[in-house]
Amino acid sequence: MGSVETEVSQSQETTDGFNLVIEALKLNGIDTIYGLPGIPITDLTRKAQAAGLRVISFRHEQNAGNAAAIAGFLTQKPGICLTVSAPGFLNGLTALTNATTNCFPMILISGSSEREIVDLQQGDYEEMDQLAIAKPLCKQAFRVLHAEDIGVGIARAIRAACSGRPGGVYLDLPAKLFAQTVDAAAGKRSLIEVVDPAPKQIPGADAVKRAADLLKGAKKPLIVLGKGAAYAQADAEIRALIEKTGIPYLPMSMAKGLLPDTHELCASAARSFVLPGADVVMLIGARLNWLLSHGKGKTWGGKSSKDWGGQKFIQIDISPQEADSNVRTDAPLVGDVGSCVSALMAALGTPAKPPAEWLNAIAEKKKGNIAKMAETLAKNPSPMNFHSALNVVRDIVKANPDAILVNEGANALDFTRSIVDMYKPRKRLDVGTWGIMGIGMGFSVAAAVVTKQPVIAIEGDSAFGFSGMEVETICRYNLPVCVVVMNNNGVYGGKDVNPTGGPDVAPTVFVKGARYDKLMEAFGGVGVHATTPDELRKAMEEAIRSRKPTLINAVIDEGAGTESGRITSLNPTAKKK
Ligand code: ADP
Ligand code: TPW
Ligand code: MG
Repeated sequence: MGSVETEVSQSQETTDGFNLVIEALKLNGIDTIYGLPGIPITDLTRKAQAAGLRVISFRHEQNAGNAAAIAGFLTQKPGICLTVSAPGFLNGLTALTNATTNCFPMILISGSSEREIVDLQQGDYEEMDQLAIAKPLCKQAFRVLHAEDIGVGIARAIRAACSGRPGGVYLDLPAKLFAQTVDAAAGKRSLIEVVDPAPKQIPGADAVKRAADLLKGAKKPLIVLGKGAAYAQADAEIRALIEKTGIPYLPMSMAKGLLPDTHELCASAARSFVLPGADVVMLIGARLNWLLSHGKGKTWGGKSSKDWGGQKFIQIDISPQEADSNVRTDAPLVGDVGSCVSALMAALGTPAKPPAEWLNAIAEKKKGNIAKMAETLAKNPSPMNFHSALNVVRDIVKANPDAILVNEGANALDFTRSIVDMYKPRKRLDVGTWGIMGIGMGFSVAAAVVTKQPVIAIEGDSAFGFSGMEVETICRYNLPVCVVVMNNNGVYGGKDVNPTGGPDVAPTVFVKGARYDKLMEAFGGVGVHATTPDELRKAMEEAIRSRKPTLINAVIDEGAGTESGRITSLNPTAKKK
């Protein structure tokens, strides 16, 4: 504490670590903390609330962490998750790592125990070297030991989370720090309002020309939009690029709605035609990872699973290390999406539309697949299957394009992604790069808090279980969240049997006919048991209208799904049916 106190300009008043953390966050435009109280941060949550920050308390830190992460994605400001030491910290860590994997800006702030005791491993309350553990799992990790360094610590955490490729940052605040007092005026001076936390990154002129030339020469161009494009909030630029060039585009899951999925240039319904067919592919804020079959193999027209399909790639990405990660990148364009797309537009001038042959072939494929889908959606089997239930969700989302759609599960995820059209940017939030289960309620809470819009969470019954207790949180804050549990009695379904004939059910199977709706009723929310599309529609319409916390237990045929949904091929022992 020394140096600040010895300054000449001492005032009468003092401040402490608690206040400095809160003031540093407020100074940087942070208005909400997602967390779970306990030693040593209980008073921090109280004082934060007293100081006008919104403190959203969760039932498990992982959900608070997921909330913070998605708040970061939606706002471009780091979402703040606050936890206690060791176990609370570890509970938050999965969300921090997931945020980093997905390029969401987030700061996990955890209280920690006495450094002297932790480092000598003398057995403190909740002893753990949290900083060391967090380091390999996030973008950057910091510890603040002196109250006068809190301002710098928070500033560094914000810059690390937001600049370049966004990600998760860990900030370790030992218990002792909070009670440290410093002269109030000196404390105030020590705070930093971060100037330009995510500076524009302008691409080089030569890189822009290289990309523009490649695009101009393309006979079968394709644009792939990823969640980096959604994050960048360069919606108008992206739309202008696509509409001026007339290049068909494929949105990755969380980029759906950047342009409406019903746009004539949207190639989602012809995915398996455009990927192998394209000659030049421009990735905008999307990585060639497993979700795009690593840019090679049969998906891309390669002869075998590892063969290059012959496409040339242009990649717009803020990370200079992303290019060439899986296949050759012919034209890397490093910079933020807005700057890159604008520069590219200028370089393209008035571009010629892609050859009609390519566009017509795509339109033809789309027409066929959309007609096939319409046929499937129109069926009304009993019990409901994913299609007949999601046909309702599709209508509800169409009628409420500002609502946020949260989605997790296997079949419940894959079918929703392909059936439910999105109409506006950043409205679809899901399991992302890892395909992680458990984001559901955390994402829903933050989406409601941040956007004030109704939230529709389409949840597999297994997926829901990972964060289901947060329905209490949803009720407590009276959030306009409508959870639809696609209840097919288990992980991928409920039909597996124990081959030994023993009393245990199969590992994938849950209690049959479970009533998840009663869980919501336990906390004062609205629970609905829906066995038909009509019941589901009525309940969803009412939930959106009333904005009351609602959980609809949608009974789905337990045999309607497939093992691992759409990614059966990644499952080592699954027999493909
Ligand atoms: P998806 O899963 O939708 O394909 P990914 O998460 O794989 O998307 O890719 C997102 C990419 O976007 C990352 O490589 C990240 O570096 C990049 N990115 C994030 N923000 C920006 C931005 N503002 N400008 C450019 N690229 C960005
Ligand atoms: C943290 C593995 C992927 S999908 C899934 C699990 C357990 C649940 C599928 O069942 P659900 O959906 O939700 O009922 P449906 O419609 O097919 O029946 N743990 C974590 N993440 C993942 N991805 C898993 C386990 C998994
Ligand atoms: Mg299920």
